[in-house]
Amino acid sequence: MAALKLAIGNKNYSSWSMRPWLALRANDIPFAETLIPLYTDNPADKEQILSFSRAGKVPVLVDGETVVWDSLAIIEYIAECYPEKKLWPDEAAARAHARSVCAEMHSGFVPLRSECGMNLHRPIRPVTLSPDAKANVARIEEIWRECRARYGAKGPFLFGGFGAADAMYAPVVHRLRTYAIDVAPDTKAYMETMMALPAFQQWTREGLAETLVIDRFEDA
Ligand SMILES: N[C@@H](CCC(=O)N[C@@H](CS)C(=O)NCC(=O)O)C(=O)O
Repeated sequence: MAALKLAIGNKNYSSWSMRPWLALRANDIPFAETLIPLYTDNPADKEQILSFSRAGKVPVLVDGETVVWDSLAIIEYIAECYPEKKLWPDEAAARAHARSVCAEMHSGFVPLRSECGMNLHRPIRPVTLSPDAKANVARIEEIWRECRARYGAKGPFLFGGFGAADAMYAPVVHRLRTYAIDVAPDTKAYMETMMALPAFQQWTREGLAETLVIDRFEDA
């Protein structure tokens, strides 16, 4: 049995869950997953989340007695446990860059995240973005472009091989796709790279197979 356990929310909606799940799956790290439906009327669902972590949020990683909650803390923990997977770049300067873009994602882009929530089964159609959300998209394109220009020779992802930064930005790929957001060709190329990743495809397939609909996350 896998030693690591990861509690996640609905794959269709839970972008924070997707990030550490991808970091594990894309690196072939064995783990058992517990999917807890989010925002249901059944108080037992919230109780189950609380039984993993008193923070009351997913994702939560359990490794024996060690409980790690919050997507970025989980990715850091995985990187420490499996240094050979190279979730962070080898060079200190590149690692600082990767940590900066991960932190920027984790703590920012609120307009884009709130106007374009991840919703895999949403029919693809454009929305009118606020100026702040548009600025978020432009900044994300700038981040990806700079990473690809600096580290592209090492591989097709942001810092070469698939790493922490790619896991953190993966849900943005779904947002750009389902909300039909107009992006530059190099942004599209990175999206294609991500969409070709088997782990990304598995999460997407499993999310699309879910039937639970959360009305407040569905736009008209
Ligand atoms: N900063 C946290 C955010 C976690 C979060 O907001 N998770 C949402 C699902 S994506 C959640 O658990 N919501 C359930 C609830 O609030 O009851 C992280 O990075 O993990």
